[in-house]
Amino acid sequence: MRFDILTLFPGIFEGYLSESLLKDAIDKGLLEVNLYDMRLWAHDKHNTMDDRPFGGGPGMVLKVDRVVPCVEEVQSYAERPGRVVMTTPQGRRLTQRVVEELACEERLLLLCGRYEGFDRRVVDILQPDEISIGDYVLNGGEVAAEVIIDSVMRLIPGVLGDESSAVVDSFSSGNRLLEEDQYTRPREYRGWSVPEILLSGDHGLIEKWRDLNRREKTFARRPELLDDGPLDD
Ligand code: 6GU
Repeated sequence: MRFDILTLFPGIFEGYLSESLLKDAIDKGLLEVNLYDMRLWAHDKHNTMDDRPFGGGPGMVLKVDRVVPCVEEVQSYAERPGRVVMTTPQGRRLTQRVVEELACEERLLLLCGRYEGFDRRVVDILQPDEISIGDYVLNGGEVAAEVIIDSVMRLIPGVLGDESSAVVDSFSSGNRLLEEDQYTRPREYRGWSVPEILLSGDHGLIEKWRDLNRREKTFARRPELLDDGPLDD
């Protein structure tokens, strides 16, 4: 899978792209990630990417005549154009269902917003998939783009060591329960001990305990997840 990131702040991604699972996936050739500094498409002498909004008001607006040619040129860098995703607080909410949908694409272009946003005509012309990661305000779409990459790349075959781990995770389709509590050594710490059942060696009993633990935890913390899901007596 190929990601093309278009941003005014490419530096934000450098640490993220060079660590851990993502770095391994890139090194293994499972993933290609390209970073583009949109400012290179600002051809005037002041490198202007944004301007004051028509009609007045605070903040600055990213210019349509900079952003659209930038996206079009990056699209031309590969044989087939990618799906354009714009990170914006006005977008549809990112859920695991959306993540699974994006993971089916061969190529994604992530267009990161900043300031007050893009000129509306960027959306009219490019018709991007506008995505928000939640109901709170970020300074820009870069962190949201990292969240999208992080959640999507886990679903690419070969990226996780253990293929089954992505399937059993909370929120994957077919699972709407939170994960059960986990313990490792020592058996006791400051008077806090590990539930006896987990030490029993009885795998049937352990599985029952885990199942109950997931349901109780989900009921206590996120009851809305159970609305159309599995909760018995
Ligand atoms: Cl995608 N961008 C910004 N600026 N804020 C957000 C967001 C995106 N998602 C949630 N808040």
